[in-house]
Amino acid sequence: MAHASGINYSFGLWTVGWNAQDQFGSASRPHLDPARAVRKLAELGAWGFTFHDDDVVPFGSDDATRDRLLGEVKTAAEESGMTIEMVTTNLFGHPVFKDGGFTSNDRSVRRFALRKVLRNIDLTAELGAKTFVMWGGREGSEYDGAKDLHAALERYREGIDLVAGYIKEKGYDMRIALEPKPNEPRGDIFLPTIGHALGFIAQLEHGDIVGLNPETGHEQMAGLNYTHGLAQALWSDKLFHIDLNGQRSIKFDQDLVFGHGDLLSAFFTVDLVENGFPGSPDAPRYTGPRHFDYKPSRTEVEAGVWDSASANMEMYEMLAKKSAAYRADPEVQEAFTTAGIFELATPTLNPGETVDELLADRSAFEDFDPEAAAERDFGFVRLNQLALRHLIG
Ligand code: GLT
Ligand code: MN
Ligand code: MN
Repeated sequence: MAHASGINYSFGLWTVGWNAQDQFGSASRPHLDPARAVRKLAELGAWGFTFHDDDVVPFGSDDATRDRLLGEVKTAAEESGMTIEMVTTNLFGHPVFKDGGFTSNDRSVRRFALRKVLRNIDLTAELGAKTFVMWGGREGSEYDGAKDLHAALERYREGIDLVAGYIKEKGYDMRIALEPKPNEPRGDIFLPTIGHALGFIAQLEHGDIVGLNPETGHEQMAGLNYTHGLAQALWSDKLFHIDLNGQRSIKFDQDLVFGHGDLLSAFFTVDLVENGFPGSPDAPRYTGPRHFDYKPSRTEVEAGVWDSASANMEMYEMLAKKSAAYRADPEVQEAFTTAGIFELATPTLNPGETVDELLADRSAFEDFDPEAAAERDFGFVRLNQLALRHLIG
């Protein structure tokens, strides 16, 4: 079922299902039955959900247990009208993956990881999910001397290409979305940012079905701008999925409720996702679900888990409304023009203009007055103030 607003929200089962164990303390909440989580999220207005194999079927379960537990979640999805939109594989929890899955120095671990993923790809196809996320949280190192970094990237490529090739060979209607993260749990994780991942995808044989699942906090942990990252992923036609959450500056991965970190950044993220690029109506748009990957804080008991799940959707709804009003405001449109937003969408050369013609254009250089051009007031501050007026005024 969709939210009353018509926006498709989804949640990872590992989010509300997190028992709140951390580096310094044991679980503060009891186990949450995944089927119950599905039903409850549906009640709150979510449209879909996602999960890791191990979120539903504990690592090492026998086939009968696997079938039973997956059956319970499928039934809950059917009965509550929830869509299973994405599936992912846990290659980080069990100690066998302590040095990674696809890039472990131990070849037998790499082969095991490939088998675990391929089995999960078949499950994803069976469930009808079209996105397969790969967060390589353990792919990395603490010590630069611990790996042949060239070989690590070769093995990463080998693994992703093998999985993508398998998807094609089987004829599955599915795409892989890589999720960058700079660090945590490893000291340094491979493919630390959106940009690194885009560079990696360009080297793949089957890169056409490999894109990105950028997470708000993961970019912000590196001091990067999430909205800019989404923009570059869109520009590259690689924004396959998103993980929305909140992060307050450069520190450990907080996984706060969306908008509970950098609120102004969240506003512009929603503005981009909901309204597109202001001066580029034909540019690619994100069409996937609004997926939340957050953690209900360890201080909350079950009521707080559901309150925090709802808070993600409420934040998004409020920001969607405010960003729509921002775009519709004639004063904002006028400020866009003053700022040159639409002018930036005009190509720098005239249609068909050659470099020789540019060199011959005296108005572009010899007769150009840089001092006069430097006098232009772009009005960016005023534009930003208008955004804030819509956001908190
Ligand atoms: C893990 C991680 C998330 C990833 C999940 C998908 S698992 O919780 O912190 O960012 O999206 O593997
Ligand atoms: Mn995170
Ligand atoms: Mn994530």
